[in-house]
Amino acid sequence: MSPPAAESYLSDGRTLWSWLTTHDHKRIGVMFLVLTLFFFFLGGLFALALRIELLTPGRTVMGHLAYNRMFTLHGVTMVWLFMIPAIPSAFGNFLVPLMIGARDVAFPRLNLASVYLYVLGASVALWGMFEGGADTGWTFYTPYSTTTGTAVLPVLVGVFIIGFSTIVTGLNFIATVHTLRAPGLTWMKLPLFVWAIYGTSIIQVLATPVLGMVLALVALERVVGAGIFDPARGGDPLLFQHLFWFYSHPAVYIMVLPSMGVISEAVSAFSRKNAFSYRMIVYSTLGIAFVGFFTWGHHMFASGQSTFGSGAFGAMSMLVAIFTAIKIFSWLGTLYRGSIAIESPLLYTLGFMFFLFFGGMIGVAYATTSLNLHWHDTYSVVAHFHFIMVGATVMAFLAALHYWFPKMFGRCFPAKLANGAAVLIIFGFIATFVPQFLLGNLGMPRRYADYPPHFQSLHVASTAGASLLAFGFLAIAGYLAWSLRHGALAGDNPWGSEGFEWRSASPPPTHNFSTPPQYPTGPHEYSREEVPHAA
Ligand code: HEM
Ligand SMILES: [Cu+2]
Repeated sequence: MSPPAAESYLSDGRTLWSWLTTHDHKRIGVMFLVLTLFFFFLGGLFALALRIELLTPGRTVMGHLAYNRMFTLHGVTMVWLFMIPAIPSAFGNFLVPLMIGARDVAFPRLNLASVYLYVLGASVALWGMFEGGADTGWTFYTPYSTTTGTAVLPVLVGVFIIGFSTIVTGLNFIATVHTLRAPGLTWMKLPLFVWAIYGTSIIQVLATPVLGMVLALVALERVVGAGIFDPARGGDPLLFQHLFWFYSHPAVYIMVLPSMGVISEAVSAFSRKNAFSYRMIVYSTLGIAFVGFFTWGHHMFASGQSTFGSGAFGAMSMLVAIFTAIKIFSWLGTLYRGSIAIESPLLYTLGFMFFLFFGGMIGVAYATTSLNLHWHDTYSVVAHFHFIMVGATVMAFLAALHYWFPKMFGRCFPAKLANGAAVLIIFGFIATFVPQFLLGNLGMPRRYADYPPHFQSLHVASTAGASLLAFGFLAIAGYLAWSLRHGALAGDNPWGSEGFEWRSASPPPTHNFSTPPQYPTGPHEYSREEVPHAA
């Protein structure tokens, strides 16, 4: 006799043990969400510490050594523990099977293993960072990373382990999309978020092993003096940069492609229109995933490479901008004359488009070798990648969190508060990062704890912006936590979305669907009714 079916995946076993041993992709997604949010919070605290140190010239709250360790803590936490897993592992896990009408991912046990690998890797890396405090920055550049006396080794090992979690997740999604689509759900009917996760998974599977290899080589160099990167032993430090960026440039698309998928969903849902040019979005997703592998040299214009090489890498980089522009035009085309609902996910979506556009345009300028030499290693690079990684990716993460919160937990959140927080966050981002472009252009180098007094006003502006951001994030954490228990019941489809994931209950039952869903039409097919208010 089988036990009675639980109401939802949340009520199917309430013990901690039932969570720790679950094979349900939705619970695994929620676990990743909680874990990545925790590291986002931690990385945010480290960022505030950096901004406080930079409030005044000279020593403010910490010395130079502590500063170096602090920006390493911040970078390692944000990039490896938050950005890379956040959207694919949390929302991808929760949504991909729901969106393709499957009961679970292809390898549920492996999926659970990816949580444990992630926790293990994160613990080892954090332990190293607190124990000896690595001071290399998140990029582990040689020769410094092979000679410094700080605890680089555990951090490398931690990131190496997290790499396996990433690879396993990517493999799982590829297998899932290939084999578990519901009958009738052809490739050209896949929701755009699924396409984005699919493109991301390809990068994860192909690029992450290169990262593992280069980390292992640095470890070898530190432990037995292998002489691969050390010129004194006949090695080549530039080789490190080639290998590192061969992974890390595609990795920036591990951070941004899933965001683009979120945005494609949100734009359709909140303008009640079918995606303008679905196929162009799909092809540009695959285009970015492909071209992203041939652009790494734009990180090395200033470290010595042939003029031809620099020109070729510059041109390839600009191709990415073209694919991105295609997406931006398609989103704008979707919004144009739609029945637009100003809800928090849409506010974050607009923020995302703004930051992606400006961050990307500045990326094009950097990919121009001559301009790059002026800005390289200055604060303006810091501003560029924060515009895209924080401005755009975190915006998309927040859009996803607000859009799918009712799906995941069956509750709504206070809409007015959420809209207020979104506006605060967007202004906070602008105030934090625009001054950094100006600082960099004036010559403020990155990764310095100190600066001449005439830079102070811009630093103060940036720190003030960061405080606004912190305040906004606390507000979001507050009302979402409150809504988990006290929010109004959402009903199955509170936004009236046509997205396939809304065809199951909110929160979904353990095996996702009580009756197998049908797919007579493509995704995002709206006849433009008004969007009901979710809260
Ligand atoms: C779309 C998402 C993007 C993300 C997430 C991203 C991220 C980053 C990151 C993290 C860095 C700094 C790496 C470091 O720590 O040294 C960086 C630098 C750079 N980015 Fe981007 N980027 C994006 C788009 C672009 C585009 C579209 C271009 C060119 C068209 C571009 C060109 C560059 C260049 C040339 C640098 C090196 C600047 C220097 O160090 O002199 N980026 N980017
Ligand atoms: Cu790059």
